[in-house]
This record gives sequence, structure tokens and C-alpha cells, in this order.
Amino acid sequence: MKKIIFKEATKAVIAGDKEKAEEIATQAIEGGIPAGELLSDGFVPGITKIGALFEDEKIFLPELVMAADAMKTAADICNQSIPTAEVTNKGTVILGTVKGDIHDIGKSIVASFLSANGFKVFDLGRDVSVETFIDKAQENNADIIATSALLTTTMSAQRNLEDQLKEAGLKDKYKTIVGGAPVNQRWADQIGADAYAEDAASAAQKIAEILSV
Ligand code: B1M
Repeated sequence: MKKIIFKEATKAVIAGDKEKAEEIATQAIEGGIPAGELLSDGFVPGITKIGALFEDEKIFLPELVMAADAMKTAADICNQSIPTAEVTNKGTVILGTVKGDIHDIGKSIVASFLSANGFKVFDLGRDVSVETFIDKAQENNADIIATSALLTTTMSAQRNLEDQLKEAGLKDKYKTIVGGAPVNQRWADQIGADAYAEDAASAAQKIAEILSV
């Protein structure tokens, strides 16, 4: 049964069918399917396929936008079903998608997983400047600055963050974690980020490791 639901979820995103995606997400969550599984095995394969089709020029921007809309609707329903931990004192995380980048579906999933795992999350949204990341970290006495980048052209903002933290003498005060589809461990090492996470679950795990909580 689960397999059929996951297939339908994938199909709804590929078809850019927002209503269907919403219906599947709502019913699946009500039926007790865990949000993480529904996302990773149902909806994400759909948007990944759309990304590949877009790259191969088999579909164009309007179809990408429609699929993204369906994906976002489903992801929002899944995210809302992930309960925030009752105690959120494991650490404070400033999270956002970097400047020039409006991809926020994955970042929002990361936010939900972090909240579910007991971290206090300040989600700054998307298109966030390095200055804003640092200001919000200072304002909220954060432990971690977490950045998401989905474009090869916006990854450089993650390096700028490291540079600006060093220049301001704040590199030891805040730990940094980077993620997003084009980002990898090599990039994290190259720019001097404290960690890289491939997905939302490992982001929670890596942050817990960094903070020894
Ligand atoms: Co865009 N887009 N897009 N797009 N888009 C990509 C990224 C692309 C790879 C598609 C492709 O060509 N194959 C390509 C980038 C190519 C490149 O840089 N080399 C691309 C392009 C080119 C563009 C535009 C330039 C298109 C145009 O306008 N001509 C434009 C850029 C706009 C901008 O940002 N300035 C654009 C626009 C859009 C939409 C607005 C239509 C939409 C985004 C809607 C939204 O987010 N609200 C969109 C989408 C949906 C995609 C794809 C298809 C899917 C992204 C997604 O949501 N994935 C994407 C193709 C792809 O990635 N395969 C593509 C699902 C999500 C759950 O995964 O975001 O990877 P992801 O997050 C994961 C992990 O990466 C990780 O955990 C998440 C959950 O497991 N993770 C972290 C993410 N952040 C993390 C942070 C962490 C830790 C882990 O710690 C801090």
C-alpha cells in the first residue's frame, strides 16, 4: 500500500498537480505514514526527476514552476506534521538559503527535522545575505549558522560567510554547516565550514555531534 502511495506522490509532483499532491500528503499523513519517509520515497523522487528533465531541456520553466508548487504544498503538509520537540535547548541554529537563491523546499525540511530534534531554529527564509546570517546569530546568541545553496552560482556565499566570520573574529564563536544539492564534503573542507550534511536527518545528527549534545 505504502509503495502505491509513494508512486502516486511521485506522479503528482511530476504532473505538477498541486491538488493531487495536497490530497495524497494529507491522506498519507492521516494514515500514519511518517513524513520523512513520505518525502524521501514519495515526493522528492518526483521533484528530482523534474530537475533532470529540466536539465535535459525536456521540460521548461513553466513545468518546473508547477512541479515546484506541488512539491512545496506537499512538503509544507509533511513539515507541519513533524512535531517540534518539547524541549528545544540542544542549541540555537540560524538557518537560511543564501543570497541570490530562492530554493527553499529542502531548507524547510531541514528546519523541521532540527526542531523535531530539540534545536531552537531561526529560519530566515531564502535569499539571505551573509550580513543577515551574522547579525541574527549575534542577536540570538546562536551556536550554529546553517546555510543551504542549490545553485552552483550561489555556493560562493557559503565561502563569503566563512571569510566574513573570520574577518569579524567570530569564526570560533559560531560553528557552520553547509548543505544543498551541489554542495559536498569537499566544498565544506575547502571553505572551512565545520560540517556538511547531505540531508535533513544527517543535518540534525551532524549538529548534535558538533555541539556534543
Ligand atoms: Co531550480 N534549479 N532553478 N527551481 N531547481 C535546480 C537546483 C537545478 C539543479 C535544476 C537542473 O537544472 N537540473 C538547477 C541548478 C543548476 C546549477 O546550479 N548548476 C536549477 C536552476 C537552473 C534554476 C533557475 C536558474 C531556473 C531559471 O530560472 N532558468 C532558477 C533559479 C532561481 C534562483 O534561485 N535565483 C530556479 C528556480 C526554481 C523554482 C523556483 C522553480 C523551484 C524552487 C522552488 C522553491 O524551492 N520554493 C526550483 C526547483 C524545485 C528545482 C529542483 C528541480 C528541485 C529542488 C528541490 O526542491 N529538491 C532542482 C533540481 C534538483 O535539485 N535535483 C533545481 C527537493 C529538496 C527536498 O531537495 O533542496 O536538495 P534539496 O534539499 C535536500 C538536501 O540537499 C539537503 O537536505 C534536503 C532534504 O533532504 N539540504 C541540506 C538542503 N539544504 C541543506 C542545508 C543543510 C543540510 C542539508 O545544512 C545547513
